[in-house]
Amino acid sequence: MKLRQFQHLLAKNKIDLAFFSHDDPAVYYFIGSEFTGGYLLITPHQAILFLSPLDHKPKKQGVIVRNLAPGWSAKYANSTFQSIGINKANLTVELLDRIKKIFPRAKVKDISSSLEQLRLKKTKTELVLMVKACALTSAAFQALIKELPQKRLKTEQDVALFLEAFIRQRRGTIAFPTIVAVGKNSAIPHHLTSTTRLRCGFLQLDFGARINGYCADMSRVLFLGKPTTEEKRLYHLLADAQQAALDTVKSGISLKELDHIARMKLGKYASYFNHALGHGIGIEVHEQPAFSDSHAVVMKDVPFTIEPGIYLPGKFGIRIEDTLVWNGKKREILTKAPKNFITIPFSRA
Ligand SMILES: [Mn+2]
Repeated sequence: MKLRQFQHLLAKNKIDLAFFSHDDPAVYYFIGSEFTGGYLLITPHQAILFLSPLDHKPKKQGVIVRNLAPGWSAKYANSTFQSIGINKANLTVELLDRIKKIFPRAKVKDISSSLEQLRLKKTKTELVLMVKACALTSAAFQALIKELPQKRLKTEQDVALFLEAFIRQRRGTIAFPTIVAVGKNSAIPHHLTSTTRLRCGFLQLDFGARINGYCADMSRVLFLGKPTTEEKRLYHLLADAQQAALDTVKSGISLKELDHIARMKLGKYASYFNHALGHGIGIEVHEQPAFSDSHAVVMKDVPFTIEPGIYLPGKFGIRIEDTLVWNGKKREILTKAPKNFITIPFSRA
């Protein structure tokens, strides 16, 4: 179905052939599995996957699978193709050179935006996978809340491994490198999880499972030990800002407006919120729609995240994030893990 739709689009835009590298998310989108080597070539009438002999051969209706053997591209040597579609967002300069050699008479056209448009609205099947990925992510968080008081987890890395093991043991993979940040580390939104030991204070988590290629993205904050009134106040301010944005989600509202609502709620702390409110999500953790696009609006079956944060340089940072989707009638939060202020008994070692 997706392939047919795309082939229709190619014909309409007078693209004779679209050329994708094996690691292009579009390949997953059309075939439904991942490969380590090969190319997917789609014409308005045919789809051929030239696949590395080291990869498992998929069975997919409408897709011919051929061996990626030396000289594989010879059959195109005398092609009359005029226009080759590429996905600029996922193509090396080296591969572009090779494409130009295979089709010396053709013009190369970037089709990344029509691909993004096609992938925007998720099918029922895609949404089911995202619901599953989000449920597994939430379950991992619940398990962590139970595990932490046992004091077996000593470092950020231990916490990340716990969450990832939980996910992998249940047939999930990891959507992106898990962020676990304690103390000052949490003031860096994209902190690289380290061997820093757990300590009293905020414990920031940002992670997600992936099920059959579809991602979840969730951030939660725990508090180890006893929080001050100020720390509690900040957490609730952030949670209220996230809730205000979540409560405004409805069909047609612009993503910019949601961003604005969260920042208004944060008041003077808005200046410590240094990234966009969220992003689209699907096969890629970050995909369309983009909050930076002033025309982007909430649309039916187009999942995205809402993740305000407050980062106090040199002190700490906190971020609460959910993956959600507008289903035509209401917004559905897919990451259902609790967001109340959770403290874990913790004494200095
Ligand atoms: Mn995110």
